[in-house]
Amino acid sequence: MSYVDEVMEIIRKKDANEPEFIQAASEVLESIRPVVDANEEVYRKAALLERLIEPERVITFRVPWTDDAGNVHVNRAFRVQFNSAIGPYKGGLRLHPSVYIGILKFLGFEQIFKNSLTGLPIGGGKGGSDFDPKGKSDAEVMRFCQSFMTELYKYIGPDEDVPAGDIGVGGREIGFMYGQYKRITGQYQSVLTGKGLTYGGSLARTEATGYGVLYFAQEILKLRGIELAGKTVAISGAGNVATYAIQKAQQLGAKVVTCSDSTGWVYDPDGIDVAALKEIKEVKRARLTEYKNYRPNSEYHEGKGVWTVKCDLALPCATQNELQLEDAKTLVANGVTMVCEGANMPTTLEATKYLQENGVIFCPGKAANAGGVATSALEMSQNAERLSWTFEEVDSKLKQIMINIAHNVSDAAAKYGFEGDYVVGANIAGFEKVADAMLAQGIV
Ligand code: NDP
Ligand code: 2IT
Repeated sequence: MSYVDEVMEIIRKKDANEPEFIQAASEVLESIRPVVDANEEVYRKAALLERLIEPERVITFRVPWTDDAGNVHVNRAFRVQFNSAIGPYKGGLRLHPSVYIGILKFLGFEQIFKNSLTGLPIGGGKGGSDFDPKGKSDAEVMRFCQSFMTELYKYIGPDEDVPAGDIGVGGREIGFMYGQYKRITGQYQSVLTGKGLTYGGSLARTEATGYGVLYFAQEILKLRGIELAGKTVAISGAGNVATYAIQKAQQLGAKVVTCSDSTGWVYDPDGIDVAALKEIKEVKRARLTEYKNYRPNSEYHEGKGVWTVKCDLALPCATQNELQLEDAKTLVANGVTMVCEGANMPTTLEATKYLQENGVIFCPGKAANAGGVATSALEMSQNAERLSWTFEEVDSKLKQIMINIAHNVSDAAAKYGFEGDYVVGANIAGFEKVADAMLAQGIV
């Protein structure tokens, strides 16, 4: 049996109850097969793949907190410190009722290769809790975040592990967590990114993931001789990534006609109104049903449906496995040119295969959404030199990083005979650097 197949067997056996991790690992291991085959003896001797699929450390803890009525609740929380071969663990914190170890292992695993692709010295990690921030008061969210950090602070540090936001964790939550970290340790350290601008945050970090998705998509289209301007775009999600992907797509001359949340989706034939979206989601923290009040010409639909809209570009920016085989078939039937992932693993393996087999340009999230974590690393750099760069400075660095990733991914795919397969390209380019570092550092 090949080394890749042996290691996949181990995962299927040991992590049988973690389907999302199996999915992420099998995508990566399948696509690095040519590199593994070419280096089989060296990798086997060092048990490289067995070490790669096992987190260096998983911390799990309880988070007790009191609601506004005085009732005590207990949530389960984790930090997965997956791989520190090329830098301190770096990756977001997710607060969503679906969070369990399998989700955070998939996200932490993806983060290893994504962070490697940025070209910056950051390892892979992820954390979070099954706490649901929806419907909670600010005071309840604060008490949860304080309790969460009261345990987590022991395991993080500017040269150790630097968490950030993800689903359910934005500026408000990072602020509460940072305050508690500082209170406990008495240290003003760069221990979280996505901080507010008045206390060490970086300009353009809020926009970075969404903007980066468009910089990446634009560069890949350019390599194919296709213009982004004038294209119709369908986007899912209505959170941090979706909002700024919509904004940048519009700035680049495309027309975005959809967005969605977990209850329904909006079709706006005149193009999504970003100011209205931000007001509804960031200020009121309300549902997308409100969008019609701002834009009477738009339609609101309950449930799923964004991928039924005819578009040139589809950008899934909500959550894992939201674009399935049936959606891929509809997109292809409607003549889609490109699917570019803003979320982490939003496309199922079957859907990805179908899109690629039908000539759709497919950009995997670990390359396309790397602008968020890259800009987090730029926030760490600014904190280290105790300076703040201008928006333009950060944005231009972000853009250059995304252009570099696009070229590296494209070149890696071509080098191994998979021209235009950016899944293979991203996984190989991300893996090679981590593998080299792991081999150089011995059996640790
Ligand atoms: P937010 O919490 O800001 O927004 C998430 C959006 O997705 C919301 O509109 C939410 O709807 C929707 N959503 C979440 N879960 C589900 C679900 N189970 N079913 C349907 N809709 C859902 O998160 P982000 O925008 O930060 O993250 C979106 C994706 O991008 C995630 O996959 C994340 O891992 C990834 N990502 C984020 C980065 C960042 O910097 N923030 C960087 C790179 C990737 P509702 O509000 O109704 O729940
Ligand atoms: O998935 C991701 O890359 C993030 N949620 C951002 C991580 C970070 O450290 O900025």
